[in-house]
Amino acid sequence: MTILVAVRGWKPDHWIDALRATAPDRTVVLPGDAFDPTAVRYALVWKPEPGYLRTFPKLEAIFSLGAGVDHLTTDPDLPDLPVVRIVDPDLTGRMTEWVVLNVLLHHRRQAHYITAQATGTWKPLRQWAASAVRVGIMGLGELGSDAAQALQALGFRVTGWSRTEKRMDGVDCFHGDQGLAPFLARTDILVSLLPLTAETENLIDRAVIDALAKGGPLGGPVILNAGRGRSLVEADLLDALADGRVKGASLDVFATEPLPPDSPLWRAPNVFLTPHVAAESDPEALSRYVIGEIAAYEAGRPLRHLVDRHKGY
Ligand code: NDP
Ligand code: OXD
Repeated sequence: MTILVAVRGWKPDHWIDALRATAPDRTVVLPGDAFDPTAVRYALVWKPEPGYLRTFPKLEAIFSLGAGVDHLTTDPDLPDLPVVRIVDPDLTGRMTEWVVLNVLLHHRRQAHYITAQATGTWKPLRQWAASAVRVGIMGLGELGSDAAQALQALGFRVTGWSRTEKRMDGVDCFHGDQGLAPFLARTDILVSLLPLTAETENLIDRAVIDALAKGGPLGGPVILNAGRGRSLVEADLLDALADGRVKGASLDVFATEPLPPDSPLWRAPNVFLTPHVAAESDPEALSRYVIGEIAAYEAGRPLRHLVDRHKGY
């Protein structure tokens, strides 16, 4: 049963090595290799060429090698097969690190100290307690709920917003359109871990930005986005940073990636940028995950973590 690995924009060698080490009895192939397309049962993919997966008539399941699946749901020729996404502690832990790091960068006013250090300036600023800061997480799924717990453990007041109703100990949960305004009104640091869907595209716009809490200790709201770039209207964020309605931001994902060199985001005040590395897909960890899921499926158990094509995530 051949496994195809098609990862556009990523180096495939590490994936091939990790998969062969994890499952030495399986045949693992890359798009350029000579192989029989009818032998392919599973495709492990990241941004495959649109229509490419249709060329494997005996394909049984598609595994997205990232937690986000918009790279697949936007393919009009995606075959009507189960799409499995990554739900793995390795990836989740990486994302939580990014969220905690960036919440703390703003909470502890690190941009000021980086600048002060560059000029040899000793200038302490007032520091408030974590319990004075309200962090609102958009997207309380696998990643958002783990980040919420880690922030809570540090003492932050955490709220969350999801599509459907949720309950989490110690986290004020809001959901749906009617829950958005009250959620935003009590958020000092907004963290978006939303998937990109028709509903979340351009969701964080001027209206959402202006609905964020204003009286918090940071002097105004801060926005973090590690979900998908196209959920945030970058021009609206830039305007709000320029006129002080937003005090800072941390962005890992962008409407256009790589972020173009002339994007004003590179030079925006109090903004930390990372090049879509918040939660990298680790070949060893995720090969173990995928091979485990395939083995369970072949033993007769249902595939887990399936994408709902209707919802788009
Ligand atoms: P999940 O599917 O587990 O969670 C998604 C969450 O978003 C759910 O809580 C869901 O609500 C909520 N949601 C979806 N649509 C809406 C909506 N219209 N309104 C309100 N809430 C909504 O995904 P993960 O947590 O695993 O991943 C989230 C995203 O993170 C990925 O889709 C990907 O885009 C991004 N990502 C980024 C990475 C990076 O390195 N920057 C790495 C990995 C992922 P509900 O619970 O009600 O379904
Ligand atoms: C993912 C990503 O979806 O890297 O895993 O963005």
